[in-house]
This record gives sequence, C-alpha cells and structure tokens, in this order.
Amino acid sequence: MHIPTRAYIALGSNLTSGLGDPRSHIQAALDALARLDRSHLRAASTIIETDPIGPQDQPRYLNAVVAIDTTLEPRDLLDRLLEIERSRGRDRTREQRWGPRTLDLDLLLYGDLQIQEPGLIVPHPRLAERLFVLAPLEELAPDLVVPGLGQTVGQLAARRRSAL
Ligand code: ROI
Repeated sequence: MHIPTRAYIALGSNLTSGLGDPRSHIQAALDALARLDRSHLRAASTIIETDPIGPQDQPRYLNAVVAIDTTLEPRDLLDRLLEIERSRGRDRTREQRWGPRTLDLDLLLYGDLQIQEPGLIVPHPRLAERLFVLAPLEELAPDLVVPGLGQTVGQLAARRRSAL
C-alpha cells in the first residue's frame, strides 16, 4: 500500500433522462464516489446552479466539486469516473461537443502531477477558464497551487470573476 493522493473531481449535469433529473444524477455520482474502491471521499462542495458555458440553447447546469484521497492510479480513477457517467445513461459517443449531458465527471487535479496523455490531461486544461469549476473548488481548496499555473485556486477564481 502506498500513500494516498488527494484528487479533485468536478461534477456537472443539465439533462433529465429516464433515470432522473440533474439533482439525482449529481446525488448518484456523490454516492458512487463515496463508495469508490481504494478511495475516501474527503469533502464535497455545495451544489451550485450555473449558466451554461458554450451553446446557450441548453438548460442551466448543476455543478459541484469533490475531494478524494485515493490510491487508484490516475488512469484507473478516470476509468471509474467514465463508468459512473455511463451508469447514469451517458453515452459520450452519441453527443455533441459542449452539448447538454446527464452527468459529466472530470478529473481536475491529481496531487501535484501533470499528465498529458490521450484522453487524460491533468490539471484539467480548462480549469482556469471555468468559474463553474473554480467556485466550488475554491470552497474546498482556496490555497491549493495549481500545478503548472503557479497560482492558487483562490487567485484563479478572483481573476476569472474580474474578467467577467
Ligand atoms: N457549463 C456549465 N455551466 N457547467 C458545466 O458543467 C458545463 N459543462 C460543459 C459545457 C458544455 C462546456 N458547459 C458547461 O461540458
């Protein structure tokens, strides 16, 4: 057993499906993350309602961020996240880029690792642009310095707010 790594995961949903509405998708994801193997859920932000970024002709989103401590490798963690998405009916092969989704789980940060692999870029490449990620992340970790950016989450959020 090695030492767990603190990872941050973003949750988003703006679509009702046969399985439920956005709040139920977020709740199901939180439950699944709380049960994740080789991992402990350490903190969950409040669930916020946000205007869609990207195409505007879609419903508002619910967004949240969680912190976990995990001994899963990044790729294994990503696979678990995609599995949870699929359990809520998400089919990434049949959707438009930046369109509505039942459940979106993004691996934002994995300790201080920087990873550039097909399908797995950490820190998440659009983290600093997205207040719907920065605001809930700031609740959990305002003083965390984002690897590669050299700024804290709080600084990035403030910068983003003043750019709006
Ligand atoms: N906009 C908001 N507000 N929240 C999201 O989670 C979200 N996810 C997306 C795009 C389409 C970029 N817009 C979003 O994937």
